[in-house]
Amino acid sequence: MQTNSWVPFFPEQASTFAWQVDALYFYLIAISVAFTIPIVAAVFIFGLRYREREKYATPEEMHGSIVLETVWSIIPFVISMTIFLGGAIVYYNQYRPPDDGMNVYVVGKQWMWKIQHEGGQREINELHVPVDTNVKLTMTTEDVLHDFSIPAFRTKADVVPGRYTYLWFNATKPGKYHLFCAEYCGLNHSGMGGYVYVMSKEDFAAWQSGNVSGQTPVEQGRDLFENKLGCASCHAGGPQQRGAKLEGIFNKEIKLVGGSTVVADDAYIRESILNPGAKIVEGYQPIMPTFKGQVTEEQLVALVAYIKSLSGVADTGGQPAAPAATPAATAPANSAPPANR
Ligand code: HEC
Ligand SMILES: [Cu+2]
Repeated sequence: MQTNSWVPFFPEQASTFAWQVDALYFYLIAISVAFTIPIVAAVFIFGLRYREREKYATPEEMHGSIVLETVWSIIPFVISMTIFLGGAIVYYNQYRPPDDGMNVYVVGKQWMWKIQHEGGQREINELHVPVDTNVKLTMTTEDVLHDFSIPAFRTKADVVPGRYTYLWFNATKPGKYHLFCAEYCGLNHSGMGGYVYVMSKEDFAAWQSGNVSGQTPVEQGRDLFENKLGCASCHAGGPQQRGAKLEGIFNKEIKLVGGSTVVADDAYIRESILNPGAKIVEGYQPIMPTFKGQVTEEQLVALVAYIKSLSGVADTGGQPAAPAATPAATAPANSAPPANR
């Protein structure tokens, strides 16, 4: 099933889950039609059949009908539950990125999309991806709320200041597809779009090698960490280490001062850099300065990617890996006090 040409003006379906979204929409439309026609018909038929024929007639009284009431309860119940089920399935598929996805970082900015690949390639308002591959986007914005939307893939997600949001898709068909900002974001909002280029795997490999890649996000993060921002002066192991351990923390539970715990996901790492005082790791002094205003969103993405790489997570952009991390099993990884404290 490649195009949807039987529906005029509809972008073709070009991702694995696109048909599910369409099926749900057509189901909703079918229900609306199935209700609208009998209701409008009833308005006319009843208007004629029960019109006033005689002044001040007393109509026959009715005291309820079990059959009628049961029917008009059960039918809507079944319909709303099937809508719920369909919606839940679509949501479940779309908003849980698979763990093996290729990672792409997206930073929205009035009025463009800045995109960086794991291999370091950067693009603006263009996204090149291979066909038949899970692609996971980790997104944030430098300024206001935006929304990353690819109609042909039937997917979109808000891009929110101060937060990471995620989107994933698996494109089924090579081609060029429109990409939009779907959240009004100021004067040139309508121009904030571009194209997704879905390429065969060979073409994509050629595209990757043909593009200046510069530093990968992990390399960029390491450079910031060790040189430009001086994080290493506190966090680089050894006897002088004053900063908390960063190796192996990703997706693990971190014990905080005061006894609570937090899972070290993207959002936590980001917050630790911008607002270190918000959550102090147990056993450490709150000496880490804030880096708010000193790092751009793109640099933050790189720092997070680097810190995740210290946990052997080649990937970034995942939400906490689903059920694997049970608190009991993972706590020791970080709760063991550093030897050099
Ligand atoms: C002055 C020393 C110092 C500097 C510089 C510093 N940190 Fe920290 N960092 C700490 C300390 C101490 C902690 C633990 C206390 C806390 O949670 O604030 C910490 C905690 C963290 C955590 C949470 C770790 C965990 O195990 O939960 C992250 C992530 C982090 N730092 C990243 C960075 C990055 C990235 C930089 C550079 C941009 C940086 N730090 C610079 C001292 C420092
Ligand atoms: Cu926008």
